[in-house]
Amino acid sequence: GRKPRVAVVFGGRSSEHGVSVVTAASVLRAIDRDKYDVLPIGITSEGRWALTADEPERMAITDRRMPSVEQVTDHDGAVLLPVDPASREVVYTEAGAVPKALGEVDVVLPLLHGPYGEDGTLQGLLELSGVPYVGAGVLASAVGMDKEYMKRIFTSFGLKVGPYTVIRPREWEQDPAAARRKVEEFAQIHGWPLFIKPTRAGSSIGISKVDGPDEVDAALAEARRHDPKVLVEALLRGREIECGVLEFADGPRASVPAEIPPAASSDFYDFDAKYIDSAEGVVPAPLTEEQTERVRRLAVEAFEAASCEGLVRADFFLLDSGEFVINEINTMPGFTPISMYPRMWQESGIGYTELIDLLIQAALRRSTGLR
Ligand code: G1L
Repeated sequence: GRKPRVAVVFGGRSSEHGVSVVTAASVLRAIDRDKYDVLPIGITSEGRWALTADEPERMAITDRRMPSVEQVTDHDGAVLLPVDPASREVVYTEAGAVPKALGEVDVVLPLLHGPYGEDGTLQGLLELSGVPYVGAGVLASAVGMDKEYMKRIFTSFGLKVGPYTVIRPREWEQDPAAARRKVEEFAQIHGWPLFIKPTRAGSSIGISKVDGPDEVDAALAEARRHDPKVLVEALLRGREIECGVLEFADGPRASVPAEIPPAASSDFYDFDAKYIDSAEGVVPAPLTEEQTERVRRLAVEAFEAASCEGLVRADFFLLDSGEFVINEINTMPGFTPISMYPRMWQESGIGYTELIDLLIQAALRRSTGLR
C-alpha cells in the first residue's frame, strides 16, 4: 500500500521559532523516507501556514543566527491557512481549506514551542480536523504548559513536588502589597533565594533568582511580562535527574536516566545548551540501581498522571535526603539528535530515526475521539 504521509509542522509565533526550525531540519534529515512520505509545513513568525521546501540544509544556524520558516518559504508558495493574529478579525480561508490541506495527511508531527504549539491549541485544531498527531493531546499539553496545574496533578497522584505558591493576576491587580507580603512570608518559611517565574512559559524565559525582599518587585514585573500568573518556588538542593518516557504498543516505558551537572542547570547556559538543549547531560546518570529503577518508575507515573501520549521528558531533583521530587514534565522536549531526550533513548538502544518511527507509529495506532 501507499506510505503514510507525515506533515512536519514547525516554526510558529514563538520566541523559539528558530529552535523549532533547527529541530525540523534534524527530523527531515533522519525520518525514514522508505516508510513515510514527508510534507514540511512551516508556520511563519506572523502565523501564516505555508508549504516549505524539503531542504534541511537551508534550515541551519549560520553565523550564530537562528533560521526561520520565511527563508524556506517561496514567496509564491501556497499559503494553506492565512491567519492574521494582529487583527482581531476572523480571517476566513477558502471554504474547507484546513480540512483539505490536512485531509491529505495521515499524521501530523508538531514541532512547536510555547503558546499555539505545545499548549494544546494546535492539538485541539487537529482533533477538530480528525487528523492523528504525534505526542500529547489537548489536556496533557495544557497541563504541560502550566506549572501550577502540573504540580497539583502530580501531588494528587502521590508524586512529591517542591514548595511553591502562586500569585494570580487578580491578586496582583487588586493588592500588590499583599502579593509582595505573600512572597516574603513564603521566604520566611522556605528561605532565600527563591525563584519567581511565569507559570506558563517554556524554557528559561522570565525567570529570576531572588536573593531578598528588595528584588521581589522587579522579579514579579519580569515574570508578569510573560504570564500574568506568577509562580514562586523554593530553591531545592540536590541533583538534577531527567528521564524519558516513550509509548510502545504495550504501554509507556522509561529510558535510561540522565544527570544535568550543576553548571549546566544554572545561569551559565551557552548558546547551544540554551537553544538546542544539548550536550551538558551525563547519560546514564551515575545512580545506584535502586535510584535508577525508582526514577524510571516515577517518570512513567508522571506520564500516566498527566494523561500523556507518545512521549514525555520528566525532570526531577534528587534531594540530599535521597528523595526524588518531580520538578516538571516536558511534552515537547528538546529534540535534535544531541538533545537530552533523544540521547537518553540512544543510550537505551533506540536511535534517532527509530525514535521518530516509534512516535509516528504510536500516533497512527490511536484513532481520533475519546481514548
Ligand atoms: F513529535 C514529538 F515527539 F512529539 C515531539 C514534538 C516536539 C518531540 C519534541 C518536540 N519538541 C519541540 O518541538 C521543541 C519545542 C523542542 C522544538 Cl521546536
